[in-house]
Amino acid sequence: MDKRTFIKTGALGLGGILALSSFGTGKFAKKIIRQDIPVFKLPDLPYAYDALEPHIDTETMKLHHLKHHASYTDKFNAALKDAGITGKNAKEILSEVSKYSTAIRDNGGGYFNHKLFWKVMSPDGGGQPEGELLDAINKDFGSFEEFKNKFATAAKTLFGSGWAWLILSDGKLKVTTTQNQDSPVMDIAEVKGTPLLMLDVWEHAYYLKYQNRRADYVDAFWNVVNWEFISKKYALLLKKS
Ligand code: MN3
Repeated sequence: MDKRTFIKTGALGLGGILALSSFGTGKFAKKIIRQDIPVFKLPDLPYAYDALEPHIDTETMKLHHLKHHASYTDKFNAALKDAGITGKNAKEILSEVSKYSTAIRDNGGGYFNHKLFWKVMSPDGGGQPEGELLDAINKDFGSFEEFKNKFATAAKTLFGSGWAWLILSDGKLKVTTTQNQDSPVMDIAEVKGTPLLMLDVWEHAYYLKYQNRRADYVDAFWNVVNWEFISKKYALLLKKS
């Protein structure tokens, strides 16, 4: 008999129970893992639904978080269960997403991208980056204003649904865009890197308040960007590299 025997019992109601038994040196260990528990949970917003008013309205934030992000999260968990993927974090899964189904690519991206997006906004946002991030923006884009123009233009001109990003890529800051729920952390991304700032330009992110005026939404976004958080994240990334 194998050292480890995996017995999967799929007919036990809520997704089944995986029983992992270890026989070997006379010791007997048994661990029951309930597979019906979702791997990924919808994260709480770090502020109230009305906190980003008037720039991003309460109704949009509620729908975006409780309906859209919740749905990506549920469908991501379901797709992972179908594929039998466990024990990996979302970033690991996305970094090898070319191996997986479209459902994992779309919903995993939706889960991951929105989780980052809520964190880069704050009711105390606006202003500009600090420290090493400001230095790097000046170095790689010329100035903070030039960076803002490049990012805003990317967000305003992206055709269809997708995201605009500021990423750290091979030691350089870059502005890039992705279609649908693709993410620069995915192996299939044209420009890969670590996300620092991102803007959701799907219509569901702005249509209730701004209708077809995506440009107004992009301009308003700067008022809620949490540069303090992003600057700290960048400083940590530099320490790790
Ligand atoms: Mn969205």
